[in-house]
Order: sequence, then C-alpha cells, then structure tokens
Amino acid sequence: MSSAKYVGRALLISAVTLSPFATPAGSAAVSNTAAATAYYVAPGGNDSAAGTQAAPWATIARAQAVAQPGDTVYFRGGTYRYTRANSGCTSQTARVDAITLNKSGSSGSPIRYWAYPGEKPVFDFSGMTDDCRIKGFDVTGSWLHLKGLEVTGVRQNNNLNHESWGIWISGSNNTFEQIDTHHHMGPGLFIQNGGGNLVLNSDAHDNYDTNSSNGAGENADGFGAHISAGNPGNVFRSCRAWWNADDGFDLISAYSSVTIENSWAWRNGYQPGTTTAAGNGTGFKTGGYGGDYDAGAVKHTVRTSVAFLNRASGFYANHHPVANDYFNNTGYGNHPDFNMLGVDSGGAAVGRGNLRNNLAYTGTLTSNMTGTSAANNSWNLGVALSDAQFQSVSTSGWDASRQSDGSLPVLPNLRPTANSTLIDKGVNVGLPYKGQAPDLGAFEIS
Ligand SMILES: [Ca+2]
Ligand SMILES: [Ca+2]
Ligand SMILES: [Ca+2]
Repeated sequence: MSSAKYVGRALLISAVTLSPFATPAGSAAVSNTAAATAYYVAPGGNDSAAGTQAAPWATIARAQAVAQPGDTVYFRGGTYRYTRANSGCTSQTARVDAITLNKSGSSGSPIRYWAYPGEKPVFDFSGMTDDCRIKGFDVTGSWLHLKGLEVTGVRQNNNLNHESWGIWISGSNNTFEQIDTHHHMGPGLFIQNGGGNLVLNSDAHDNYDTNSSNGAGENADGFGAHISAGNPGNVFRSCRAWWNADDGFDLISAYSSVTIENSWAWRNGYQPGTTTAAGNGTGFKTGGYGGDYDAGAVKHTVRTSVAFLNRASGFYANHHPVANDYFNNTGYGNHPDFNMLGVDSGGAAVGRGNLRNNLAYTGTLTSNMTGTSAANNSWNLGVALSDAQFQSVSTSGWDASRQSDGSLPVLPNLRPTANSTLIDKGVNVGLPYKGQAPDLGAFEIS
C-alpha cells in the first residue's frame, strides 16, 4: 500500500468496503492493493463530506481524486448539472472539458463509475456557456468502467468549429456500458485514440450539431472511432444509434481495426425526429480516408447488425481501400442497403468488401458490388423475400427499453419466421448458429 493511498483511505475510514464487486475473477493473483472501497456521489452531495452512502460527495471530480484501482464510485439517481468547464477557453476554437477522467485503473482492477443499482444518474451539460469546443466527458485514462450513466446536452456555443463531443476517449481498455448519450451538438461517443475499449449495450441518439462550421448536422454521429495505428481491439457491441444528424456509426480515418457487432442503426441523417435532411445519413460508415487511397488502411468488421431507414446507405464502405468483412447483417429500406464503394491504389472507384449471409430487403439493395467478394447473401441466392418471411417488418419500437442486464430488447421486427426462406441459407463464417447452417441476416432463428 502506497503512502498516498493510505492517507486517502485514512480520511475515509467510514467508507463501506465493497466485497461482492471487489474481486473480479482472476484478480487475486495480480492484486497488490488493499480491499476495494465503494464511494458515493449524489446530487445535493457535498465534496467536503466523507463520500459514504450516508454522506455522499457532489462531483465525479472529487471521487476521482480519491478513488484507486479496484474501487467503485456509485452515482445516485438525479441530475448533475454543469454550467462551465473545468478550465477556461483559451480561444474560441480551443477545447475544454466539463469532466476529465485522467486517472487510470489497472488490469483486473478498473476504477468503476457506476450508476447506483436501479437509479439513473444524468449528466446534463446543456447549461454550459463556454465559448469554445466542449467535451462532456474527456476520458484520457485507461482501465475505467463507466456504467449506467446518462450523458446529455453538450453544446456548441459558437459556429467556428466542426463539433463538440458528448464523450471523447483517448485512453485504452475502458468499458462504457449501458451509457445513454444524446442531444449533443456533436457525436454521442467518439474514440479519438486508444485500443481495447469496449462500448457495450449503449445508446446514442438525437445528436445534432446545429452550429457546425462545415454545415449543420455534418458531424453529429452516434458512435465513432477514428484512431491511429497500433490501437487494436476497439469494439462496439449491442449498441443502438438513431436520429443522429450525421451517421449512426462512423469509422472514417481509423488506422486500427474496429469491430461492430449486434448493433442497430436507423433514421440517421435527418434533423432528429423529422424527415428533413441533415448530414451524411449512413447507418454504418465503415472506414474511408477522406475519399483517397491510403496505404495504411485496415480491415474492419461489421456483423450481426441491422440498419434500416437511414437517409443514405445502411452499410457503406465510404471509399475504403481494403475489403472489410460484413457478415450476417440486415439492411432494410436504406438508400441503398449495402454500398461497397471503395477506392483502388490508382484512386479509381471500385467495390470493396467481403459479404456473407447478409440480408437486404426493400428499396435499392446494393451498389458498387463489382470488385467485392459476395456470396450467400440474399441477393446472391435469389431468395424470395416478402413481408411474410418476417415476424414483423415494423420500423417502430426499436428504441424499446433494454433488458435488465442492458442487452438489446428481443423484438419481432425484421426477425425471420421459423419457416422463412432465410433459414439455413448462409455459410459458416465462424459465428455461432443453429440448425444446419447460419440463417441470413442479423437474427439466427433456427
Ligand atoms: Ca458528415
Ligand atoms: Ca460522420
Ligand atoms: Ca440456422
């Protein structure tokens, strides 16, 4: 135990020791710290208090100053309002943070910032007046685990910049779980750098950058990763993105491979809640480097995901120079459902993508397929498609409440019937399946 740690704990002798959550599997062998501690933060708390359940702090900044790897900070329900950043704007194009998480946990002993079970802490940045770019959460630390937090309202208070950001990440090996990030003037969650970050069971919606210098709506994606080389292992799993003014998921300018799986994107590219066009409007924008060939291009993977009613493409290669893997996805009513527009080393347009077991239904199904590797997709097989092949083709209800563990709701929407022509028409791509072979699309039925 370090002396600094001892001093911190000595000041908090009444803090509750957290035994059930303190020892993740496998941590005992590597742990050299004292028993993990639980701290508490609440609206109306006091940063001069003890940080206990009975006497909670007021701010996450106070909690970070004390928390050590392995500790858990619980946030009680209610709204945490921010009116100014933790530093001043040095210019109108500078960047400031409402919250800076720059203290890391460690492998097997993350620092946890969790909603108190059954409660909903809301971080509301809509009252901030800083006259420059704002990050709601600026996560530069690593081995952190944020869970159950709602993050809303980051503003652009001038029109000199491309965007502000709800959650901005440059650390590694962090987990963002059951995060609801919405109504920002910029992306909901943006991985600028770092590897091994997991975004799990999280939602990003209704983000709209009305004051962007390059056009209203051009930059507010739901989720994005735009990382440099050497940062593998970023994963978006079971996430949803809807009514974002630009794209649902965006991997432009990512130089390390990213995986998106079990995720849904719909109605992106509009002013939220309307059919008025805004930004690019792609469900899953899976790469690209500004339209140019780039020798540093990497392969991304998008699988078991659904895109529907996006203003532009459901799944879009965005001039990517190499073939990404697109396995077992469902596109419905996008423009088109799958657009594999890539670029070759001479700068010419060419199809790029490895597509297996995908399902495209209604509207224009595909474009720019010449040059791709595409087999066992619904359009290759000539599978007869009709609404009757699905339990439902409803495009509403996809934003239903998640299950208690945060996983996606189980809906009939775009899920094949048990006797659908889509059953067992796929080929083994290494994903689990039922029956004789994988089914087509994002949902394995039988
Ligand atoms: Ca855009
Ligand atoms: Ca975008
Ligand atoms: Ca099957």
